[in-house]
Amino acid sequence: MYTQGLDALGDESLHLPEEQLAELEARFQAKIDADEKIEPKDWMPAAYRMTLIRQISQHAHSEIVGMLPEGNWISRAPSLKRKCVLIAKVQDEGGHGAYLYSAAETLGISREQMVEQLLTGKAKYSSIFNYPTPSWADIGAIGWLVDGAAIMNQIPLCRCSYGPYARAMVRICKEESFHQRQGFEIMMRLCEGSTDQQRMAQEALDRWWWPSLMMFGPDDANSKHTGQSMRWKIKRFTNDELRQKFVDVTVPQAEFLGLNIPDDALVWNEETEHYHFGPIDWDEFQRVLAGHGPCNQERIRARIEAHESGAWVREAALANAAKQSKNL
Ligand code: BYC
Repeated sequence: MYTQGLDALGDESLHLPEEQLAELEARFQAKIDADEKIEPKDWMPAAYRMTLIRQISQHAHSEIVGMLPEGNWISRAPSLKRKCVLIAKVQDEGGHGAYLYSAAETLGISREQMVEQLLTGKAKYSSIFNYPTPSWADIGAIGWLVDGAAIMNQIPLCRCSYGPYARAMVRICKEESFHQRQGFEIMMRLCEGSTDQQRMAQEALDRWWWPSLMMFGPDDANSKHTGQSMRWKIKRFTNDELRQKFVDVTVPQAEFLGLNIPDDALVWNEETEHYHFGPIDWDEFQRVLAGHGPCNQERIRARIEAHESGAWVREAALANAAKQSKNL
């Protein structure tokens, strides 16, 4: 009922006289400019609502699909401690997906609709999760690089103009920092180990470096949503700004580990005080987004199977809720 009410609110504003709509929009933008939060029952432009639904649902799907490459290693983690840590991390990601679906629901879309969009390929999820995890070192590299990139992108989202998203991000970021450190710690142990373990760590860095840079999205010149999302303070930094920050903090970490970043063009620029890095293969990025990455089909198949085999749980929960409401 609540979300239907919000839908109606959005629709009604479409029929408002132009003057009144302009006034509402001006008041909305003034609130954003004053760094006030927009809450679910506040008036908001339809495009702001749709942008948030797109971004938050893509983010939620990424967390859920992101459980798969690591889930692959739960049964093969090299010790009981590693297994426990990995189970906890993957569970956290399920939790992040749940908070984010809830945040998106406040905008007038149901979880069923979002899940349907994911399973039918209408909704995107992060490109990074379409790459395979052939060795244990990939689990270290995911924590170090993928969670590291995620934190860089998500800390500013704690100051996003939409209240429920910003608040969800505060808790998510705390957990992501822990995830990043556990990944770096796996990499440290491997780099202190045998020649074979060091080689595994280097190969994992080689596999994950460029896809991690792609996580930040297309370069600014080709990012169709950044301009408007910055004006609405959904995004606080552009894709290229965050990518550069990530490179700048991560290169010294790789040096500390004794690993080589797989980029011959990588060089410290004294003038800009940033690392200059080589060109990103945007064709590869577009191929992965179009569904042709190494694991796209496998990931969606796994989500469809999980959804189908979980049908009885949803039915039981609904039956229980109906029974409870009769008892009230
Ligand atoms: N992968 O105009 P742009 C995690 C799409 S989960 C796929 O720059 P925007 C974790 C974009 O959606 C990490 N699609 O868009 C979980 C748009 O598509 P449409 C997920 C991408 O929104 C488990 C089009 O390209 N994090 O951390 O201004 C384990 C144009 O792009 C990607 C989030 O979702 C991509 N990499 O900026 C470990 C954070 N990049 O719908 C870790 C929240 C772009 O127009 N999201 N696209 O066709 C964001 O911050 C922004 O949405 C993005 C993109 C920076 C990703």
